[in-house]
Amino acid sequence: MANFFNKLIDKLLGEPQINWDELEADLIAADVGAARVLPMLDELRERDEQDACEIVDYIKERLATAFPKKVTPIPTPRDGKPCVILLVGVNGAGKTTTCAKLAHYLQQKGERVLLAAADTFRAAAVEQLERWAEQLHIPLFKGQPNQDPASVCYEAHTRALREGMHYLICDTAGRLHTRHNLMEELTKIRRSLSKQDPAAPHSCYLVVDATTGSNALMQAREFHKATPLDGLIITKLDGSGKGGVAVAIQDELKISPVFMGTGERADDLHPFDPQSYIDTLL
Ligand SMILES: Nc1nc2c(ncn2[C@@H]2O[C@H](COP(=O)(O)OP(=O)(O)O)[C@@H](O)[C@H]2O)c(=O)[nH]1
Ligand SMILES: [Mg+2]
Repeated sequence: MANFFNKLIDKLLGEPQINWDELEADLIAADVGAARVLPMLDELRERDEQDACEIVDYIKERLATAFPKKVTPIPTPRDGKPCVILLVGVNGAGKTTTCAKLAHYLQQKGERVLLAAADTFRAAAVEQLERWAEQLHIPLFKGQPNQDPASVCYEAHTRALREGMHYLICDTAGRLHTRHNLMEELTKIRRSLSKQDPAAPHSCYLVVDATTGSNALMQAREFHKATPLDGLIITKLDGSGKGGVAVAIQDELKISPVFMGTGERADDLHPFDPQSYIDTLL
């Protein structure tokens, strides 16, 4: 499948004259965000740039500058305590799958990882993570059905500390960013994790589905208000040419992508790299 920019070049080459309004609409449709698109096109229009390749190169370059040069690395464990990572997001964003992929990624680097199934809201979610854990040979902590997720995280943390784990990755229930009580639950989870280590959770990543487009920006806004986010994991970049929302989230909220998901298999997770994101995924 041709990516967004290849299609764009083809389209621009097929036109006798650059249609700036259409180009603007295409970029907005890719969810890049008006704040970045408009000044970029003003500049090109002013230069009266007509060369399709020049235009696309310029756009790519300007999109790449949205992201920090150095990708925020995943924190490393300190003082012999596990680094605790919390994944949050709406239903279906890819949290459970990403927990498994992330655990696999770290385990392949030789880290000792424990997974916590703290989405106790749905039995199926626990089973889903359990299947991944079995398949990937990653230890998993699960609580009782309907156990309070904050207490599942607390007990998982106790086990991770006792067993000298390097990482504890907690899956959480999907929540709508508009539901106040569910957002409160996240605060409670954070508090319970900080009891055994004031620095925990070390990272809270928002998982967003690239195919949901600008709705992902809305989610990021609301989650960020409810709970501090340390980074973004953007999933399903294999599924659409609409992944531009990571640019909009970075621009508006300064939340940087840390990982990108490109499929449903365990190794379809990659540290975020602005260049490959822009070249091949958008
Ligand atoms: N194509 C694709 N599918 C994904 C990706 N990440 C997750 N999924 C799928 O999206 C669906 C929802 O994922 P899940 O982890 O259950 O989402 P959760 O509700 O946030 O926990 C599942 O069918 C996953 O296999 C990805 O990067 N690419
Ligand atoms: Mg889930």
